[in-house]
Amino acid sequence: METLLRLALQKSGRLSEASVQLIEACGIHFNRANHRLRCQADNFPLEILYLRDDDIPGYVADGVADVGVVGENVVAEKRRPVEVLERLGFARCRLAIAVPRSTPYDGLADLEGLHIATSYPNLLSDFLRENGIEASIHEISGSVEIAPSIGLADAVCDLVSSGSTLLSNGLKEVETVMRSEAVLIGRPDLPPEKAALLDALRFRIQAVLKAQNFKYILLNAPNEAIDRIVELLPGMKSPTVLPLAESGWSSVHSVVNENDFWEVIENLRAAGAQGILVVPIEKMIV
Ligand code: PRT
Ligand code: ZN
Repeated sequence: METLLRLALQKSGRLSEASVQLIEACGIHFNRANHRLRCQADNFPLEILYLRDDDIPGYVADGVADVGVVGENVVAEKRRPVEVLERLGFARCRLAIAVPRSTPYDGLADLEGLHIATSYPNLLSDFLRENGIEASIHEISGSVEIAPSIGLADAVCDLVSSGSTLLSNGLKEVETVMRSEAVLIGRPDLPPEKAALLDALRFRIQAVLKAQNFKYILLNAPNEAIDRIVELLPGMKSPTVLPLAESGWSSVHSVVNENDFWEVIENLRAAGAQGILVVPIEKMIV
């Protein structure tokens, strides 16, 4: 029987769409007919299981799934023996403590003695202990943000991304407990045939993630500006320089990191670059 790598994804929620997009960007096709809870890819030995995110670390640790995509916050909270293999760059958020806007707050000591509502009791208790704060933790599974207004708690510890949920519930963020993003987790000690499939999958994921951080750039420049421009655009190895039909001019092709993008563009223009084109890269293998 063919060996399949089993990948657990969130069934429906904030991670679902981006997780599926990532696997598809790796060139792996699968068809999730009728919201089935498992399906097999057509062109890669991969089986996908759709689960609640909270269950993914446990299923991976127990070997029901070999790998999974889940928020780092859930991995850290569940404390199951799984390895973080790749940081995937989506579903970024932070686990933060917030208090009612009217509560004065000058620092951690103000948390002393409070009742804090959270769905992350392990992460919160670690944070309080590390900071020498005694507070009581009230574990609730959802709608944490309303706990203070209904008198259930003095503060909350919940996930925040834009901050608008806290704002609309009259809360202010005062401490960051952890920063999180989606991660690929795996179980240690995969059998060799599965480990080889996982290596192949990770190779593709890395190529997709790398490509997301880079753009392909093409520009024209007078030949006397080329040395300076090549310095500004180190590229993967070194830029490609091709002569244009018009004598005295060349075209330069390279890649540029998204993070330095605007600064590089300014410098290129100052160095004499013209007709700059920037295009997305689909996969990048270095
Ligand atoms: O049904 P299942 O158990 O699978 O899903 P779930 O409801 O437990 O999780 P889901 O889909 O809400 O979130 C899955 C993961 O997405 C989380 O574990 C985080 O890793 C990540 N993530 C990223 C977030 C957020 N951003 C986020 N903003 N998870 C939840 N939120 C919630 C937060 O709890 C709060 O209610 O969004 C609200 C705050 O958002 P802002 O934008 O108003 O600050
Ligand atoms: Zn959940």
